[in-house]
Amino acid sequence: MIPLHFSSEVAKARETGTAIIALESTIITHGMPFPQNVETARLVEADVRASGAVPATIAVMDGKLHIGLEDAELDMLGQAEGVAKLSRADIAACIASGRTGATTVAATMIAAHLAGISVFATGGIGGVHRGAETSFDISADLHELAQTPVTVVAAGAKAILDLPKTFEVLETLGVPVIAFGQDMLPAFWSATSDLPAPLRMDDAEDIAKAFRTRQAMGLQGGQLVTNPIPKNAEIPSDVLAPIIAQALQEADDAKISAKAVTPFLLGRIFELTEGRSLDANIALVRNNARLAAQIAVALSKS
Ligand code: PSU
Repeated sequence: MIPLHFSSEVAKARETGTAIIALESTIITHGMPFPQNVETARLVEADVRASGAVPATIAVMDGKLHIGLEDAELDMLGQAEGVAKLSRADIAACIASGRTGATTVAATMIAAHLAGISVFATGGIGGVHRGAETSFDISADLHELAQTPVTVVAAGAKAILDLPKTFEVLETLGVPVIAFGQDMLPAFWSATSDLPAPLRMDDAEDIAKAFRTRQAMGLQGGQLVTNPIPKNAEIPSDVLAPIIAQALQEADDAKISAKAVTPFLLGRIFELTEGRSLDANIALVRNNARLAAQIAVALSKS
């Protein structure tokens, strides 16, 4: 196996058997502007600790796969230019060539699993892009959920995507999609969508038990826990819909494609909402980190 570079905090947690949760780094390098990206990463890590677990932010730095970043490393990554956005297809090449890259949901799941971490918190997973019937743009995050045994806590899929098609693909791939504490699926910046959730659970212990049961049955893959953004931080979907439509049109006009689409859209929505989308994004990631920590603590006791 390739060497894993554990932060001092994660190394200690492994010795003492403390619950650990994985956090991704693409949200830091491609999802939020500096300095809010680094500030948010630190707040999220603090939320995890306050909930009784240890945070392991995952990234490739100079060819080394880091499981947990020291403070100075997080600072460096948050300001670095030209960091690659890594998924299943390119994480090995980045490590092999000694370069630096941030891990998406797919790549973070792979690294978490290598490190024996079963729970991971992010903002929103990637999914089926609108217009995928012609562009074929479907995030590798979906297939990763089908094959790597990690519970991913997210506020659903990002609302810039085609949500019905995203959940249709997850169903086809056999990925359990659980809404936490409500009957409807959340929609990232908005607490609810008009899509009923395939599964609903109301506490972290049940989610941990479902994960263990899948493992005991030899079922491949992880589970997606969709956790609604706190009501006081949400942007109602009718406010967002025209803004998302405008950002999508601009991406189309500028011929933005592949990995650049999501960062472009998030950046434009930030500008068009005058920063409100970023405040919502920060609130939802923190909320997800707290729930992920509770699940990891429940798993460590079972
Ligand atoms: N959650 C956020 N912001 C982000 C992401 C998640 O709040 O930027 C990242 C994740 O790394 C996810 C990626 O895997 O966006 C999806 O990118 P794409 O649509 O290109 O697959």
